[in-house]
Parts: sequence; structure tokens; C-alpha cells
Amino acid sequence: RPDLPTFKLDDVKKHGKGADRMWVVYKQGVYDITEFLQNHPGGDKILMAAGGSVEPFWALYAQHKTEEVMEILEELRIGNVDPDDLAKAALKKTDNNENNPYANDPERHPALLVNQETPFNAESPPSLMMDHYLTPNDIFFVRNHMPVPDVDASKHRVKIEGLGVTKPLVLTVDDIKSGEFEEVSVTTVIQCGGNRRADMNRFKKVQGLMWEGTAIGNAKWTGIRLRDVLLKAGVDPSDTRIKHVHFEGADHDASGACYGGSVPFEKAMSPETVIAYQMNGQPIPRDHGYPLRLIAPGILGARQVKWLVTVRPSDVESPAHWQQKDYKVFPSSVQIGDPLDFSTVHSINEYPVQSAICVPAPNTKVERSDGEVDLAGYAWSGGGRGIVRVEVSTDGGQTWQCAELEQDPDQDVHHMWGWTLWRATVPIPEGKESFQVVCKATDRAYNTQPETPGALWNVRGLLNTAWHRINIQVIE
Ligand code: MTE
Ligand code: MO
Repeated sequence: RPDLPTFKLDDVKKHGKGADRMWVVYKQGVYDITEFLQNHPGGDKILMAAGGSVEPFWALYAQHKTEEVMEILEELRIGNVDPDDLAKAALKKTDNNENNPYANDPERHPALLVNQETPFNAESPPSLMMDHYLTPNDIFFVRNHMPVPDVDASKHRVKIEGLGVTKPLVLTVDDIKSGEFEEVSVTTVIQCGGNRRADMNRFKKVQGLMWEGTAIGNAKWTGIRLRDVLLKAGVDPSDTRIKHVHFEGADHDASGACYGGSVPFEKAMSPETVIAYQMNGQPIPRDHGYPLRLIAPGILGARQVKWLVTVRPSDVESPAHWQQKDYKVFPSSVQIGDPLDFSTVHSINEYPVQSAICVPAPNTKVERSDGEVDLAGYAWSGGGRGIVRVEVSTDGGQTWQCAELEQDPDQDVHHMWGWTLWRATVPIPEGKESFQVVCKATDRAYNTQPETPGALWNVRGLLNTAWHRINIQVIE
């Protein structure tokens, strides 16, 4: 559209969320979406793109949806992006600094809520997450402890060695995909042990990255069973000396120590535990373990070792820092500043039952005349314990209402690795300027969540599974 004015990307940036006029970029075009947002109440998704490109957001939705919007958008076009600016932006992406170990980290989706840039740690945008049963790769939370390793898949190897291994193996990615091992898929949650730490911190101060409620995601992982690989390496499934299987990743700190963790031998031999090469039908993105990752469904996120290079059966747990000196829940008597004797504390394995409200966002304003509010969130429990109920309350837990549940139809309550998305509509309570919504879930073992973080408080702020609460403001 040569008839329209030209804008710099910096000009567009000034028209972000909250500005008088809000602009977005699509390919060469600049669009003013201010009126569009007023007339499309569901337009909050496009609002996230204000001040920048809409393309990463549309990539999360089916093509036909975005085509419809495209037609509307073309009428809102106010100009073109300066072509020099577009070229410069493309160049910047490949600008490497040799002294920065993070210079080679991948590009990330702009909607990720960044907790820490280096190492990169970010959680999913809650409302976008609720739009998909399988969390799109681009907005799946990222929990890295070190720079993302630069792995050449053609040179990548996984070693299988250790206790009870009579035929040590060195497998290439091609060996793993060759068909010698059966290809399988498993839909499972990965949840960081620090998910919802910020909530526990608001109750009483704790130490660690302040994750809100979306250091969790649900994806379909495709690969081969770890069991099949261990059997080929000569491991005897009834070898009682083997208690754990260790894993190491290709990422390492400045001293060369690589990331590692372990799972119980029984979990390693269980059919749902896989060495994955695909995430939601795509090669695993670099942030999530390209080219190979361990997936041990139902177990703490920290054990899902990315950039997998070593598999090692053993009589003891992994000696890695993240198994021994982290991801352990201290008794509540241990306070900030106290010496932490990790050797006396049990490591986390299966995750307890969890749920959270993702929609609406905390402190959303609703109109009294609407009469009710739509809620959405997730629930999940470790160990394959399926969710059998999610309940919500608007009176602090005096009375509860059951939510509607969405689950993977291919999974049963005894082997439920994927999450439950839930939805409920609650009436706006009379005569209050604001009210609190609470949710809690129950798993098939009838485990449920405690009322407050007081029952769970621990110095590292791990495994906060207390009732999730949000406040909603009412406009008369
Ligand atoms: N694997 C390696 N090699 N390096 C890591 O830093 N982080 C772990 C785990 N696997 C980590 C890793 C932690 S603590 C979590 S919660 C999950 O990966 C996060 O997986 P994601 O980044 O794909 O969401
Ligand atoms: Mo984690």
C-alpha cells in the first residue's frame, strides 16, 4: 500500500497496551486496532500484541480464524513499516556476542511472562493457555538453569551405561527414530516444583523464582519407551540392585557440571516414560530439549531432563545438584537464614494434587449487571492420579459448586498424565464491591488441596498446592 505513510518500529512501540491509540504490525503493514478492540470484547488476545507484531500470536490459532481477522484488519491499515527497519530487526536477531554464554539462546514468544532473562525462565500467559488443551510449544513455560546448549542433532548421542547394563549403548537420534524401537506418544503435564511460589511468598516470605500459577503446561510428547532402550542394553527388569535411573543433559555450568536428575527404576521401566523427539507433533523446540528429552509423566518437572545425553541405572539417586541440593521440601520449622541440611530431606518425586484459576485475571473488574462471571483453570495430580472433581466457591469455601471438566478421552483415571481443564460460571454475590473466587481439585485417591499455604509453608516455597484464590472487583 504505497499510498500510506511509513512508520519506524519505534513509532509502533509507542502505541502499545494502554496508549491512546494502539497499533500492531502484520508483515509490512501497520494497523490501528483501537476501535477494533472496543467493538470486539474478546479482543484481549490481540491487545497483547499492541506495540509490536501480531504474527507470533496468530501462530497459536488455526489458520481460518486468522484469515477472518485479516480481512477486518486490512480496513484498519494506517501505514507501512519502514523497510530498512524490518531489515535491521532481522539482523539484530543474529547479533552474537562471544562473551555472553546466553547469546545463542533461541528467540522467544513475546507473550511469555519473563521471570528471569539469563538463565531464561518464563511462564505461560494464563488466558492464552486456557484456549488450548495442548499448550502450544511457543507459549509453553520455560525453566532453564543454564544457557541453552547448541546441539547439532546429527552429532548428538545418548549413552546408556551403569548398574545392570550388560550391553552399553551409544544411540544417535537416527537410531532412536529408526523404527527398531516402537514409536509412542504420551500427553502429559510438566509442572515446576516452584509453580505458585509467589502465592506462598505472599503468605510468608520464601526463597526462589517468584512463579505465579502458570509454570505448568500440557503437551503431547512422541518418542520411544525408555523401557525398550534399557531392555536392549541388557537391563533385567527384576534386578533388585537397581533403584534409580540417572539422566544428564547437554547443558552445563561454567565449571562443566551438567544438569541431571533421576527417577525410581520402576518409573523408568513404566510404559509411559519415554525418550521424546517431538512435542505436539513438532521437533522439540530448543528451549524444551532439542533434539531429545526424557519424559517421566506424573513426576516433578525437574526430572524431565532436556537435551538428554546420559541414561544410567544405579543403586542410588542422581548425585546432581538438582536432585540432592534443590527441589526438596524442608519442614516448616526451618526458616530463611537457617543452615539447610539437604541430606536429611526426601527428594520430590510424584506431584501432589494441584489446581488454579487462569481466567479471569486477578482483580478483573466485572459489571454487576452481568450477573455472573465465567471462570476457567486447570487441575492436575502426579502419579497418574486422575482428577475426579474441581470445585469453586465465592464465599471463601462455605459452599462449593462443581466445575465442568475437559480431559484427554484416551486416558483413564488410573493413568491420567494429561491435565484437566475446567470451566464454571458463578453468580456475582449481592452487595459486595469485590469478592474472592476459590478453587480446589480432588484426585482419584481422594487427595485434595489444603485451605491455605500455612499447611505447606517451606523455606524454598516448593509444591504450593493450597486453594487458589483470586479477587474480582464489581462495578455498579
Ligand atoms: N533439563 C535440563 N537439561 N536443564 C534444565 O535446566 N530444567 C528442569 C527440567 N529439565 C532443566 C531440565 C526443570 S526444573 C523443569 S520445571 C522442566 O525442565 C521445565 O521444562 P520446560 O522448560 O520444557 O517447561
Ligand atoms: Mo522446575
